[in-house]
Amino acid sequence: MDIQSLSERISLQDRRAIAQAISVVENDSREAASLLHDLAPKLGNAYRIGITGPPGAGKSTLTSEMTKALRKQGKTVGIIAIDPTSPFTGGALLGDRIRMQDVSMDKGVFVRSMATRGSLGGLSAKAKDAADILDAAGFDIVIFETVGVGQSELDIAKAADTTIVVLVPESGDAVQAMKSGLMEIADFFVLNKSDREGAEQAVRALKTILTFRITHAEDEWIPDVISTVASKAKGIDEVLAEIERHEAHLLKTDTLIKRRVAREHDRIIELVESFLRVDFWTPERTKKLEERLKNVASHKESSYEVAQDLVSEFRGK
Ligand SMILES: Nc1nc2c(ncn2[C@@H]2O[C@H](COP(=O)(O)OP(=O)(O)OP(=O)(O)O)[C@@H](O)[C@H]2O)c(=O)[nH]1
Ligand SMILES: [Mg+2]
Repeated sequence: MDIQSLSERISLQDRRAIAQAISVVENDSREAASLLHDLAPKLGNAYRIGITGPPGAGKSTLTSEMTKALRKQGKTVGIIAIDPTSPFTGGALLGDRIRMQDVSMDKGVFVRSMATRGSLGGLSAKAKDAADILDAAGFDIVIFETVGVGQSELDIAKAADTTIVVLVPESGDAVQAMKSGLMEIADFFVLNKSDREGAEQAVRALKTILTFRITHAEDEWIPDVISTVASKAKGIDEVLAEIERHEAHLLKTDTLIKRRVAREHDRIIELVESFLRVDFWTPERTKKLEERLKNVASHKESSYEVAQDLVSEFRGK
């Protein structure tokens, strides 16, 4: 693969090149490294939005309505939908939905689904790489859609300039959100399906929970709750306005750059760990582990001993 020509075609917003490049990051970490190295000077234009929440909350519907509204503002939108389990739900649905609404014919929109399946832990790195590709291609907005279950999915949603958590009025949702770590990552909440019963109470409950978090620190950002009926395109402008308000806050408090740097800091650590893991678990070392596991099972050796020996041997080489 000619990485240099690929990266040039990405800058020219060649859709096939963008699709190809995302396949490269999905499949080959060596080529991905050289591609992302080439693209580095072209990054920083896109504003990144993470959308997460429980399964079926309406994330895809919201994403596609937001995309339509952003297109009306003249902005281009790249979307990465993380498909949690099967090609028939989540991301694939988003693709279908967007196709249905004729925005896929629109050059200003690019949608890509990435599957969780089979990409043990590496998914979050790959999703971030894909976002970089869309950024380098000049999309004004990059949206990640992920289901808010599992650490990897939360990590992806968090790797945004603004993270939105979508909840629905069904009772217990806010409590569920607290348990699953969704509360902490939200820059604001969307209470979707506000056409359903209990929507007002749910907003109130959520706002009450949020007031407990207020620290009265200087320039504190206080997450708000925006009500939407995504299936009827209601509340979409309010969501976009809230994103703009959050962006303005990040700029005013000089935290947008800090947030982006912190994101790269975490990413470097993640990459270092994954590089080391690949180097470490050679077939020979995997075999050694299996052999000594027998001793651990029969209490002749401790797990610590085995781990330390494997690492010492790795260091010594
Ligand atoms: N009543 C009502 N239904 C909605 C609303 N928004 C979305 N839906 C419906 O809820 C269902 C799920 O919507 P999706 O957008 O696929 O939800 P999702 O969160 O992307 O789902 P997963 O990606 O599978 O987790 C669909 O049948 C939508 O039509 C809404 O505001 N009100
Ligand atoms: Mg979805």
